[in-house]
Amino acid sequence: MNMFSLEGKIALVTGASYGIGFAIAKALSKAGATICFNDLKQEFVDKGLAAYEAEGIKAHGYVCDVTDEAAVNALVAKIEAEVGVIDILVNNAGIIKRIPMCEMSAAEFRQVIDVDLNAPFICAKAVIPAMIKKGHGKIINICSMMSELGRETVSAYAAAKGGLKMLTKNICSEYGHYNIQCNGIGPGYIETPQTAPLREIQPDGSRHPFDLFLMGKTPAERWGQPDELGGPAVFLASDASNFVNGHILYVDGGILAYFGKQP
Ligand code: NAP
Ligand code: GCO
Repeated sequence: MNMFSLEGKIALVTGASYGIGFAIAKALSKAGATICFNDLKQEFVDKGLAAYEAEGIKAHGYVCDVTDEAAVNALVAKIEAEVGVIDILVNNAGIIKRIPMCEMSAAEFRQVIDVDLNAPFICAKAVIPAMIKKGHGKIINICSMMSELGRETVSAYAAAKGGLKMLTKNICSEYGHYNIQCNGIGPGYIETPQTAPLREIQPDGSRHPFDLFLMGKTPAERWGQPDELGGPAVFLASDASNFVNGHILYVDGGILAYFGKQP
């Protein structure tokens, strides 16, 4: 089981004050990794540090906008000086805008692409040189069902997450010979603040129409929990996956395998 150990490893999980990033960082910590994370505001970094402490985890928190290349390079340099060279990068920070495409402005489209696709490029580019020097590295990009499927109102998000799938494969192709593995995790529908609008109870007390629709598209017939992404993340961050590269591991309760419940 040592192959799943992350003892002595340093992980940067972006946007990990709460939600999926927090759950993944918790799992990496329990496998032995030292956790570094960032968020946009000190208020959220502080809340995140308290949440990690409540789990018995002494995390390192930093304010950093992942779309700002200079800030990301400064963050990586600060972590290297204060904690050590980053062995594991989890590109988790992300946003979504649910707007019909023809009602979405180009600025709104660009904002989603900036956070969900340009930022993972910026962060990966910031950590790869030191990974090459160290002789190993793990990059995990948080993809989505929308890396494979489209749906109404999420054009920018789907374009970004589809691009992130291919960026994952390209980092694998370009840096695999330096013993760097770059893989993706594609969560299904997970209970976090990002998806809370899709689970809102309706004024008449009924479940959200999308919530009910999703149950018919998910063999597990339930939403996923953030903690259910922890095991897949530990696998992709550890020596257990040293010959797994360019792969998107879908953690979706079977959605992508399922045609949908028969009427
Ligand atoms: P969430 O609850 O909305 O959390 C997103 C995190 O990213 C927040 O901490 C947010 O910080 C941070 N963030 C956003 N923009 C940032 C920026 N420019 N710089 C730094 N941090 C930034 O989302 P989630 O549901 O945990 O999702 C996490 C990742 O999983 C995202 O990439 C999402 O696309 C992906 N995903 C989610 C699901 C799902 O069902 N929930 C499924 C598939 C994939 P603030 O709090 O300061 O805004
Ligand atoms: C949506 C949801 C999804 C999830 C996730 C599914 O509006 O369809 O937000 O996009 O966030 O990406 O894998």
